[in-house]
Amino acid sequence: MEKTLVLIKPDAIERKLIGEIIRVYEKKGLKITALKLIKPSLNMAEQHYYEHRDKPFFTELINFITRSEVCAMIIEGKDVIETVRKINGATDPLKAEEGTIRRLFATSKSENSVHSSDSKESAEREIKIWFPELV
Ligand code: FUP
Repeated sequence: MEKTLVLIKPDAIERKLIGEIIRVYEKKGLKITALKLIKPSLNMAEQHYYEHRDKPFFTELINFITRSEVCAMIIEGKDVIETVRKINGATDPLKAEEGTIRRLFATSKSENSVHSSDSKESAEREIKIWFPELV
């Protein structure tokens, strides 16, 4: 079955939104098959956002994601990568559709509450970073 890696990011953890966000995924019938709270190390954060290493916002991104704990999850299901990205909404909450997690909870393009893998290759790579004990 297809898998995706989801992170509930520090902005949402700090506002105590873990339950609300998980509820959105579960109400859509999705199955969470692994879950943990973890304070990302600098190394994990840099690996996770490797593809953005040359972007002007990279330092800000790393500072943000390592600011407090994140809730890392594996969600499994048919076409789950695409489904979860739809549920999350556009990167910029102002552009995210109504009912999406980012529209509901995100406060800016950088503090946008959730991450999910954008392809099968990314999912595989990211699951190794956040759940090395499972691979
Ligand atoms: P997404 O796939 O929607 O999570 O977004 P991207 O892969 O395009 O970007 C990764 C993260 O970089 C986003 F979650 C937020 C951050 N970002 C910024 O902080 N500023 C930007 O201009 C673009 C992205």
